[in-house]
Amino acid sequence: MTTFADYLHKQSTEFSLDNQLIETVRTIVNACITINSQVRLGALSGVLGEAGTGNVQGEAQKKLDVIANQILIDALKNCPAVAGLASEEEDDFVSTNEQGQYLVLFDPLDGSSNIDVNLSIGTIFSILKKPSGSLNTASFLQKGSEQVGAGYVLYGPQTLLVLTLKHGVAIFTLNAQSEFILSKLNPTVSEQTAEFAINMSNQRHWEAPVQRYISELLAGKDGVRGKNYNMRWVASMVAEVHRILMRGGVFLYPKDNRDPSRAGKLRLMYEANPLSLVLEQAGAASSNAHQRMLDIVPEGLHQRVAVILGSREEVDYVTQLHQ
Ligand code: P6P
Repeated sequence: MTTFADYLHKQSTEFSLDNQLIETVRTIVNACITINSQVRLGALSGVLGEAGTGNVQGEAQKKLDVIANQILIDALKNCPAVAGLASEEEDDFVSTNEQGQYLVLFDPLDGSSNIDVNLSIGTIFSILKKPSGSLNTASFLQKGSEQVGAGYVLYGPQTLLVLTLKHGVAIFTLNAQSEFILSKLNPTVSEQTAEFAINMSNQRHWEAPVQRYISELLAGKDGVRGKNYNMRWVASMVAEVHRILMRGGVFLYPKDNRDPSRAGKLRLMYEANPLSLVLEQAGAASSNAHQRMLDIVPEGLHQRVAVILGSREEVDYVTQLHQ
């Protein structure tokens, strides 16, 4: 049995990872264990329902959004290795420790619409090296390929931690003593799949290449793709990504014409980039329909992006349709 602490030590030794990175990861994961204890209690601890506030995204916040966000902020403020943080729930970045060498970006609770109906939600995190010089917004605006670590904690039937420090992917399961135990090492995502995930109710708003792609999938074995496809939509990206990590698939949240000025619904810095790093480490692919997700040069902390990620054959096919 390998504990999370054992794994971190082994990674640190094998790949000469610096202690500040190890401390940063440990702090994030311990905060998620605290979030997990709140999520699991639901109605019994009064954490369900609306907070009665909104965030910079213009979305109504759930009580658990606010609670999870504060747990992470408090934990990271107390971690000397962390110089600053950015959160989906915070308008601007937050300076934490001047001597810190790392930046942490996170969506404290992805899939919030699922909280009150007891479907899987999760915390998504991304770790960047702090550039030299004073901390400002530009310090955070690094391409996804610059991440030094990323992962998520999925609050589902099991509580799972999925982590990459860019040397493969490790999956841990939370035990009865609230300790993460290694349960799978280096999952790989099959290049081919017969399962797609998209919110079909937006079909009339999609651009032509996505309209064509989805209609080809729906045509099944008599269509150009020559096989029948299954569909899933959980409305919790972190849960969809985990399913893809476990059994393959392709997830799409494309740009649509409801608001032509918006590149997509999902956020680059603390949703698409960390999840894309995990999936690429497992052999999958991720793009915004035009370029590799991890190559996108960010322009803003809360920048939105179209997302096509999962089994490489499908991601490449969709990207090719956009050429
Ligand atoms: P829709 C959750 O709110 C989220 O940000 C992602 O986790 C999820 O994939 C998507 O939005 C669901 O969006 O439009 O289907 O509710």
